[in-house]
Amino acid sequence: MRKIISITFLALIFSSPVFSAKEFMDHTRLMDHGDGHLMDMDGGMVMGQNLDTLPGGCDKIAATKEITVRAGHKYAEKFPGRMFAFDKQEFQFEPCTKLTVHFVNDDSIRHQWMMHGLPKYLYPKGMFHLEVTGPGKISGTLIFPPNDKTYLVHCDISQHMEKGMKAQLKIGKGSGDLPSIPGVTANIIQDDYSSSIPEPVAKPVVAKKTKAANGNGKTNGSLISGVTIVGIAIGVILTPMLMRRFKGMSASEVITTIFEMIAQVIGLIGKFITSLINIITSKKTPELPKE
Ligand SMILES: [Cu+2]
Repeated sequence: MRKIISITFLALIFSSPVFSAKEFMDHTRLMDHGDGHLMDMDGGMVMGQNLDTLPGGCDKIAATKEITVRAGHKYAEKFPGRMFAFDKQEFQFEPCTKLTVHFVNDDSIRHQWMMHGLPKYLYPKGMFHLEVTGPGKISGTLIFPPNDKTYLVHCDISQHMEKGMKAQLKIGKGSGDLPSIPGVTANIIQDDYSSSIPEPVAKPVVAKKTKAANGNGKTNGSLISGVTIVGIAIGVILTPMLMRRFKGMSASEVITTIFEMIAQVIGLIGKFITSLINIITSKKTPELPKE
């Protein structure tokens, strides 16, 4: 009897909403906030929806298309080092196409299908945007402008694009390829997982600096040790000379003598610089041609 009660209790706990997977939600009952902005209270949102306004340069809607794009962690499994992805990474449509995107989020977190670079007179902030806090589905429609262009499509949730949720959509011939589209184009900085990575040749400068700053470890025969040696040598030579010079002097006399010596040295340096300038300028003065 006790066994039956405990099994029933466990079954009740695990069937409660806390433990059961979230139900898939079709976001069809959206509130229209105007300017193509629609949303519900369950994490569904459409921004930049355009059902009927022709972009400048389009005489008519060239084609009416529908696509279903899925988003989720499982679509990134085939891309090493990636965490999230769409199920497709490349799209192509004719200019002035009216496109309806059915966006399905297979994860239990928030994902987006976000396009940038659309004409701002028609799309607020140049954006078309679908968003679902999943699992769920949402649909939105837009009309593309007439020019050949490649648009970035991505999920703007922090790090989702960097982790792979990124695609490119070409209108007409497009305007080139975007970098690091998973499975389509190379990364700007390519990861290297090859087994024969060579040992770094030079020691990193940062490590050296840290050692010196910590005060432990050798100075590695760097510039600092050279300067130190020269300083010690000058000190060793000058000290007996100065000791002889200051012998029997009072403190004030020593200070006066030191100031006099400094003044003499400055005077000598000044003379040296003046003569150096004279030499340079006399050489540079061009000789006038003799008639
Ligand atoms: Cu996302």
